Amino acid sequence: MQPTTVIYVLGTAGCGKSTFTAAAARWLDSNDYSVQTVNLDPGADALPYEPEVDVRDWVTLADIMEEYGLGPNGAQVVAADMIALHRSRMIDELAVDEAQFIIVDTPGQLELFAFRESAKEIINGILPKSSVLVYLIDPFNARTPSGYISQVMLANLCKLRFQVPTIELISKSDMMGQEMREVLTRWQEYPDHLGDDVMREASERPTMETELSIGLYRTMEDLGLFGAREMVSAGDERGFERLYQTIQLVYGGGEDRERSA
Ligand SMILES: Nc1nc2c(ncn2[C@@H]2O[C@H](COP(=O)(O)OP(=O)(O)O)[C@@H](O)[C@H]2O)c(=O)[nH]1
Ligand SMILES: [Mg+2]
Repeated sequence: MQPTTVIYVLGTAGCGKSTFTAAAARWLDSNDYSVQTVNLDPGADALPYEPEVDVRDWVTLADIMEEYGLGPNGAQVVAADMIALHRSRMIDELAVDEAQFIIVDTPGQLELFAFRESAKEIINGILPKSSVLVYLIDPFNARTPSGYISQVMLANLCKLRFQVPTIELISKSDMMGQEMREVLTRWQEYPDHLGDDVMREASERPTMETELSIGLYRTMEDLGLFGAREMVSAGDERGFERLYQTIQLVYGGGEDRERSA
């Protein structure tokens, strides 16, 4: 039997990680694959799914703020490191042998997971050899050429840090208007157009940021980082079958998995 695959959901605050976790788990479950979910966000208020393992059982922002006299931002940083301390207990609670997929929803702010050493310890502690990162690009942060370039940059920084196969998806596709959808599709099909558009943006709005975007564009284009990305929507549940197939290509040689029904 194919071993459990752990899917870490990453992306900037509000990109749809928790909503995606819920929708992906629903899709897998309704297709008879067994799935567990993990919440690593100590500041989550209400979650759209019921996690099998919830870091809030050990660490909550409210408690840390009270105990250490910190504001929400300081408490987030302390919480990120405290999560690592509890990782072995969290792992013990995961019935890894029983689930085909484990989906891990990460803290609201990307940097609290992606750029902390504790995240590497968690990934290494769970199942390092069969993990994938799903990086969700929020289309509303990728509307301008420089915004799109910085999103792709962040996704690749995550990949670089964790050295784990990374699948970049554009989230919330049901919320995109026709024009936004066409622009994002065009930039992916023809990265040269992204290059033309970032030059235009820089001439209309000459700032350090747009200048930097031109430099990043050139380097990233040389590295071939602007390929096609699938779109996904938790709203109308599109894109999950393709995601499943992509994960199966990474770890299952493209074969379907056994289903429980
Ligand atoms: N229509 C629609 N809304 C979404 C989708 N994904 C997320 N949202 C909304 O975007 C907001 C942020 O989502 P959330 O999952 O909390 O983002 P997180 O901070 O990355 O976990 C919420 O109001 C969600 O309802 C989607 O695919 N479609
Ligand atoms: Mg969330």
